[in-house]
Amino acid sequence: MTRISKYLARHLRHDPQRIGLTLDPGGWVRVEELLRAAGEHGFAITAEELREVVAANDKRRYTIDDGRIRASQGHSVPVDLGLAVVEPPEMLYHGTVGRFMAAIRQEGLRPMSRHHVHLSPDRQTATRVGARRGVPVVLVVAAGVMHADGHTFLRSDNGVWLVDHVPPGYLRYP
Ligand code: HQG
Repeated sequence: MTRISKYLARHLRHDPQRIGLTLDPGGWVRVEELLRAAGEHGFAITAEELREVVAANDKRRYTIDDGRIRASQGHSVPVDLGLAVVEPPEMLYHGTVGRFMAAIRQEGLRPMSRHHVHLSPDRQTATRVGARRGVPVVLVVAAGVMHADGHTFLRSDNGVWLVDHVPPGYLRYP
């Protein structure tokens, strides 16, 4: 399952061209096209396996709709997910690691290779995100104040909060 999910992330978020896929402007590709491209590039999966991975995915990273599939967030290729602007809760969280803290204190949170800074709705999720890279450091983001100051927040289909930049003044450090 994890192997298939990682394969999907690579080709639906970052490098569709590698297997000859083109995502539409919303990031969608036809399921049958994806299955064919994967098979032709030595990664044969069935429609049933794909549905299972999408349904069982711990973070609901992928959405299937009307015979099409896309990643819910995390792209590095240009896509417009058409997400609604939503008022965020007062606090959101960002999980990172100590070695990035000097830069983050200086310039705030930046999207790096993704389209947006990814924020979590709770501390536990942020801890998991940070732990991918080492001992997690969880930063609290004053999202309510940012919103009041005119920053735009989007929420992905799977509940990840997205924002262009978090200036250092809105961060609270542990
Ligand atoms: C850090 C996973 C230096 C930032 C997760 C992070 C998430 C800075 C790294 C989603 C910085 C970027 C996203 C600055 C931020 N200077 N470093 N100014 N600003 N950083 O992977 O948030 O499994 O692009 O703290 O669960 O770690 O892919 O972002 O450590 O939801 O679905 O630069 O990826 O989801 O790393 O993770 P990433 P992220 P998936």
